[in-house]
Amino acid sequence: MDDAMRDIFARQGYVVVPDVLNQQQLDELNEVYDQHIEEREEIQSKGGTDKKIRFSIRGRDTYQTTDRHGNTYVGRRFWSQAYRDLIDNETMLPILEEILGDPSWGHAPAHMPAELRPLFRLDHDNIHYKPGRKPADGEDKGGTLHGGPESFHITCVYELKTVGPDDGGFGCVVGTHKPANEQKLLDVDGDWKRNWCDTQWTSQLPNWDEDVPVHRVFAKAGDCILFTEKLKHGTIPWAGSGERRTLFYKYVPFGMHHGDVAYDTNDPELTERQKRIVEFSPCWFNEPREDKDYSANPALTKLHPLTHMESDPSVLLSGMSPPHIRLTDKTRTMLSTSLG
Ligand SMILES: O=C(O)CCC(=O)C(=O)O
Repeated sequence: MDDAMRDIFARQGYVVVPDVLNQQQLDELNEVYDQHIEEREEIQSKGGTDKKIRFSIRGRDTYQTTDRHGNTYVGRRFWSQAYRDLIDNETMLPILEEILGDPSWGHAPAHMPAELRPLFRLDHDNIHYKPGRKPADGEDKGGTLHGGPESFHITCVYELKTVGPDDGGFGCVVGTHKPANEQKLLDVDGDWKRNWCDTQWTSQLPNWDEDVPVHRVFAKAGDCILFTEKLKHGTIPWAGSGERRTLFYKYVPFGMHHGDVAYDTNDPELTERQKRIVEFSPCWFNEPREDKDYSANPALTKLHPLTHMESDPSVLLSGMSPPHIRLTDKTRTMLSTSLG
């Protein structure tokens, strides 16, 4: 990452990295996408006519394996050489290492030992598809704003088809990865989570604070939008006449739990580095979510001996928040007792 990119990412909370994928990579990724679209499941999204097409991972071609830590993997996502290569894309890899490994960005806990800092993990991936819109199609509602300064994961958004300025897709409220800017949004009266963007079908609240503008992020096929999940972001309704084909690869620092979708680390086609990136960490600086069942994943609860209740904020770049360290009450009591 050069200084200009670093500066943009620090200021905006996202940056568009141009030309990350070449035409051959795009062709290969799109070919697998084509096959899945043929078998697509159309799912009526909650409470509206908005048709989002998502891809089920628990479908007919899923299977189960267990990794070397005894964690269970069920599922199969878009998978081919080109998809595996996205795990450690050569342009994005050093950028991910820096942003997830240097605690000054507020993703890695400050107490993470230096040797673990380069060992970030692919936590999960998402696939968004929208067919091209025709004038007679019904409304598209888009999505609500989410994300917050204490989040610790970052996302590579790969565009497989060009997204134009008025098409929709990824949008965000610039600068809200920093708590002072987030507060400006929280202070806006009204349902700003839903009413954040002016489109054919949605409107922004009239009292929106101009200090925190919304960006509709457009990008060419092959570009990667890198954003921090600290940033308030969401889906702008799709109005493009062409398809939306977007891949989201979501990474966490070593030892941090988020969505914890497990990958098939036994796949012999994965390189050692890819395996390392998709494997669960052997120990953790935060604890699993209470809303998920981890009974098939015994290695997901082992805390790192240097776990602290909070991450030291003194290491942070100006205006950033430390990551939220989620710990159970029992662990907190144990840690405060051992601290004396
Ligand atoms: O680009 C989009 O549709 C927004 C995606 C999103 O909200 C997310 O990845 O959390």
